[in-house]
Amino acid sequence: MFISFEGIEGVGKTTHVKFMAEMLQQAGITVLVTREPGGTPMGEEIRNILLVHRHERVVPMTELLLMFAARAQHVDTVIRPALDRNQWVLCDRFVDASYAYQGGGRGVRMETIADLETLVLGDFKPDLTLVFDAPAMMGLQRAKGRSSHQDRFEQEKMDFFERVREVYLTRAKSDPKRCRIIDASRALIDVQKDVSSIIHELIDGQK
Ligand code: Z5A
Repeated sequence: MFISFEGIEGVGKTTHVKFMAEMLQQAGITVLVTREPGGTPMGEEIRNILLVHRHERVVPMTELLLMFAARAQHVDTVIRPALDRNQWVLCDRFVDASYAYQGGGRGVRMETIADLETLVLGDFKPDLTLVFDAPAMMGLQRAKGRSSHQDRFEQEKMDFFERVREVYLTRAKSDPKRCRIIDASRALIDVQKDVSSIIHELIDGQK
């Protein structure tokens, strides 16, 4: 199984990736946890280029191409080999983030992103995508509570994150077989109950 975790900042993706990995490991499933941008030595270097504050204006197309450059390396050298070894892969963000951030946030045409997706991934997609949804203000508050340092994306204005959220919801609703929307505005324990029932469903489905 290849599972991606999506949503605006601070909705709890990283928290839930860890929670799911622990539950799967307890059930005897070998798990690989990874993230985007990143997941490989070169991908992590690209991540630093993307997140660091800079005086130079970053053109949306540059940002998009760097995301896909890191992704090409990640899929071929980490994700596919892990799936071939029958490991479950839990990925903190994947291609939906490019539609949400570079498409919704930065205004790159969705068709352009779809063309790149076809070029880099062909028809390779997560088996399941969990979209953690909460109002932008709530996500940003939680992210701020965790760390006072803001990366280049986190300094964007509220309407940027509202557009990002909107694209996530639209994509998830248009692909209900792959995507599940989870209301992440609730208390952590309630969100974890949903995640845990999804895990049980998945494990039962494998039997
Ligand atoms: N990006 C892009 O533009 N295009 C792409 O294609 C890709 C990425 C792949 C880096 O991502 C940036 O890259 C990202 C989009 C862009 N933009 N930003 N910013 P990232 O995943 O590394 O960064 P992030 O989204 O900012 O992740 P995050 O801040 O780590 O958020 P999170 O993982 O969703 O949240 P968390 O760390 O699990 O939780 C945040 C805090 O809230 C923490 O203290 C938790 O304990 C707490 N929390 C979580 N859930 C709850 C609930 N339910 N109640 C109360 N408190 C909670």
